[in-house]
Amino acid sequence: MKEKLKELEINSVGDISSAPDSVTLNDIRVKYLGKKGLLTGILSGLGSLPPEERREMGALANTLKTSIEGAISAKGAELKDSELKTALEKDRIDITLPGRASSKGTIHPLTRGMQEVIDIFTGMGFSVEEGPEIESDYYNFEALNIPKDHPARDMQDTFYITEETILRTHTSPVQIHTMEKVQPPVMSIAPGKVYRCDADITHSPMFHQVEGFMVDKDITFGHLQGVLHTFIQTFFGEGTKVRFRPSFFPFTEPSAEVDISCLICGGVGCRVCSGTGWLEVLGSGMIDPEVFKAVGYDPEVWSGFAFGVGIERLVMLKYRINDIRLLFENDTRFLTKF
Ligand code: 2NM
Repeated sequence: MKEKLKELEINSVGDISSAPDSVTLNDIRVKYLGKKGLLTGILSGLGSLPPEERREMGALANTLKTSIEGAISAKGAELKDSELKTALEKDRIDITLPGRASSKGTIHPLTRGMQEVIDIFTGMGFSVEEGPEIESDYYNFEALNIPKDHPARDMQDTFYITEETILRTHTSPVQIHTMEKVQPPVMSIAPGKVYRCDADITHSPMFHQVEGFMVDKDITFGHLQGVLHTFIQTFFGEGTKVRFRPSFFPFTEPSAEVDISCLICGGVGCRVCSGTGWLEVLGSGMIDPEVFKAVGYDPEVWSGFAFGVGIERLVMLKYRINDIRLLFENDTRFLTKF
């Protein structure tokens, strides 16, 4: 028995010290110390020995058990250490490799144009008002002195929801709501989406407008010219020439189209300005007394001007975009140019 234990000691020391990894080491533990292990076998055979020998062999076997356990746990720690080291070595991350580039979003040119226009007018003291895109015939047409037989009211030009309800064709109805709510002096702009039944390379059935107005005592056409001149110098650059050309709108009298010197040829005449040297950028005028009557302002006391500008047109001129559809297709090759 003594020899058997001795042999077991020698073999176990050999096995443990040569274990290449923790899985093998666990197999070795099972081989010696497991339920059916070699040392366990010897320990359970002790019962059949005479008492004297049983005590001696029992002590020896227990010492051997303790020393195998110790050796296994020491080897285990050593293997765990080296296995961690190998894993760290193998799974090394090269932090000097360049990362995958993620593409950055850009502000849509229409959003930018809208924001620039809003910034310029709020900088001059205008407040910002918003209103519904679905409007009644009254707010969109009637209160703005647009008569029942006006072509703008035709099914061809306006999106009707019911006979009385439409998609607004301009943001002026927002100004009507404002004038109904507050007494002058008042100055505000109304940015937003508007809808007209029209589509070609310069027209989209949905487009963006900013309309503005100012009402106080003794507001003159000179105030209108000063505000719009400042707007154009700021938006298109100092030195852009401005021209006020007589025109007609049902809701203003007198009315004027505002032209700027052609951004492409500088006023000499080219294809973009059809040889005139001028580009039409917005409509304006002195608010018609009929509009004041509709909102309950006394036209003998108050006067005011108003204007309306299409954002798509401004952006197309400023960035030389020749097809409006580019602004709505969301092609990133186009959008990332801004
Ligand atoms: C334009 C041209 C001229 C305009 C008028 C009003 C209101 F409600 F105050 F009467 N808002 N906007 C106006 C005037 C709009 O767009 C080309």
